[in-house]
Amino acid sequence: MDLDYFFAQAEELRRPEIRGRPVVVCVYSGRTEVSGAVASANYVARSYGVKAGMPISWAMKLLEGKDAVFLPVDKQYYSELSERVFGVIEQVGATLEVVSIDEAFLDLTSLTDGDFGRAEEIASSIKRSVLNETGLRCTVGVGPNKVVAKIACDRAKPDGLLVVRPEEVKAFLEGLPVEELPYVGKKVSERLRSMGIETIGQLAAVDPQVLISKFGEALGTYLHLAARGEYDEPVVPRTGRTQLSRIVTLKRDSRDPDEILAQLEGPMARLLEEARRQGYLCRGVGIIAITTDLKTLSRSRKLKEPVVDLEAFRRNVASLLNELLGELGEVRLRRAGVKLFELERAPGQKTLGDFVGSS
Ligand code: DCP
Ligand code: CA
Ligand code: CA
Repeated sequence: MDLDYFFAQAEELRRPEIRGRPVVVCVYSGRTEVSGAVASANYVARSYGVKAGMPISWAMKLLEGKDAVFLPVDKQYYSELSERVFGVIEQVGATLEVVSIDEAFLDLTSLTDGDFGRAEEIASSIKRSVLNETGLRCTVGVGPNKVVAKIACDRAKPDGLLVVRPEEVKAFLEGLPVEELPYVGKKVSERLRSMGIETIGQLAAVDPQVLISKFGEALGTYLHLAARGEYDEPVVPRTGRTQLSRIVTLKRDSRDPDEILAQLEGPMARLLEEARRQGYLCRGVGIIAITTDLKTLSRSRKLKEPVVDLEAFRRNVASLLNELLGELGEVRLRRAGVKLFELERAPGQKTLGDFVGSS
């Protein structure tokens, strides 16, 4: 799963009025007003040739007179959105490997018993849930291993879903340029081209010893196996989480703190339980609010003592909620959630937590 034009899409989400215009999210270096690089561009901007990594001044030239919007990166906001997306995907109940802020692998083997039809259904339900619960569009690629799934995902962008079944792998990869393989950047592809290798099919036909002698054991073996669709690296679960969160859709849109708090009782209890089971002590408490027009807002605080009981959790959530609703005025919430962050692993706590959790 990879989110479509992530930073730019995130900006469109909270500023619906810019949709349809070229949107460019920039990392300003600060030297001059326009120095820096493009981080992400929506597809309208891309249609004029704008790309990630390009100097901002080039992008401005390409988009002159095109009513383009240039915005600075807001990493904090994108990270929160990203956490929510992975939270939604986690609900599938399969091993999840988070690769980057907008990209993750899921191992559906045990859920599907290797049935690609079933995998396709899960993939399409992931797309639907991510859209419904976060407002974001993503692309999903399905394949017998991570390399094939990733290439399928790249080729299906944007808002796509592409399933490559084991028997289709060879035909799927054959005609593609070698650059489509993960880890094949400019340097490797130039060397391959100088050997007369332009497509993945041509690469697959090369004697692995030749590749090893040119690129070394690791990269040579990888190129050989990946080109044949046989590079089968496991999906490694995410570790070192930075926060735990639960979000629910309210029974009806509301701005009544008591009504909302009542519906957060379950999520709070489950979140505390999860933190205890995983051996975390949490000193950060937060709330997440999604308004009826799909804007995401959050409020949080850091405490002196870790949150250990539901009472303390509830008290902090209630005051954050009152604060937020007070600022929002007439705006109603559609979804609400709670989070725990500032996670610390307490030594010995994990076994204790496990013991308590299973009793
Ligand atoms: N990013 C960045 N600088 C780059 C490339 C990416 O800051 N040179 C950031 C911004 C992107 C995010 O990482 O939104 C994800 O990168 P992707 O390569 O997945 O690109 P996008 O999500 O923007 O576009 P696509 O629709 O092609 O996935
Ligand atoms: Ca992306
Ligand atoms: Ca990505």
